[in-house]
Order: sequence, then structure tokens, then C-alpha cells
Amino acid sequence: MRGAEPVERTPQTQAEADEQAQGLALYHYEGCPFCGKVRRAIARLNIEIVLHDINRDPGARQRLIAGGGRRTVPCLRIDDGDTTTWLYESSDIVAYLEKRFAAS
Ligand SMILES: N[C@@H](CCC(=O)N[C@@H](CS)C(=O)NCC(=O)O)C(=O)O
Repeated sequence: MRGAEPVERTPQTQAEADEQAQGLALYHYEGCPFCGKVRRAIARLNIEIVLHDINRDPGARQRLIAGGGRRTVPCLRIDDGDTTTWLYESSDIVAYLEKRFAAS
């Protein structure tokens, strides 16, 4: 089982992780347990990801529905510069983030 201590990086690898995370955004809302699971993973992985609360920001909700096809949260928007992917399912989001940002 993984500990709850945040991942530690050198300044350079932290800068690289922060740059990679710039293409990501999490659509969520407070009080959603599945969203909380993803937010805790983000905190543990020590990465900065823009959060869009769809209950507080109707525009974010519209963008989620228009882009991802449904209003279910959490949903991670992955923008790699060429394509945009909308990843639903908290476990899939956590697995994706761990694969991409876990310390090796
Ligand atoms: N299996 C999903 C469940 C997600 C889920 O049920 N989200 C709720 C909020 S806690 C939701 O967005 N419900 C509204 C909807 O699906 O339209 C996950 O693990 O992410």
C-alpha cells in the first residue's frame, strides 16, 4: 500500500512535472467522494493541476458536457497539444496520474 507522504522531487524534476501537468485539468466538485479520491492522489503526487468545480462554475460544466459528452465527475481533461482526451472514472484517472507522475 502506498503511503500518504507527498512525492519528493529535485527542483529540476519538479519543474518538469509541473510543466507536464500544465496540459491537465480536473473537472470535479466539493463533496463528491470520487473527486476527493483524485484530489488526494494529486496532492500525494505533488503536482499542480487546474481544478474546475462544475457546481461553482456553470461554464466549466458546459465545457465538460460539450467536450467529454457527459457531466459525470471526476473527469480529467488531457491536452497534449494535438489532441484532447476526457478521462472519466476516478480509478482510471488515479492510475493515469500515477503512471505519469509517480517517482521512479
Ligand atoms: N465510477 C465513477 C463514479 C462517478 C460518480 O458517480 N460521480 C457522481 C458525483 S459523486 C456524478 O457525477 N454523478 C452525476 C452524473 O453521473 O451525471 C468514478 O469512480 O469516477
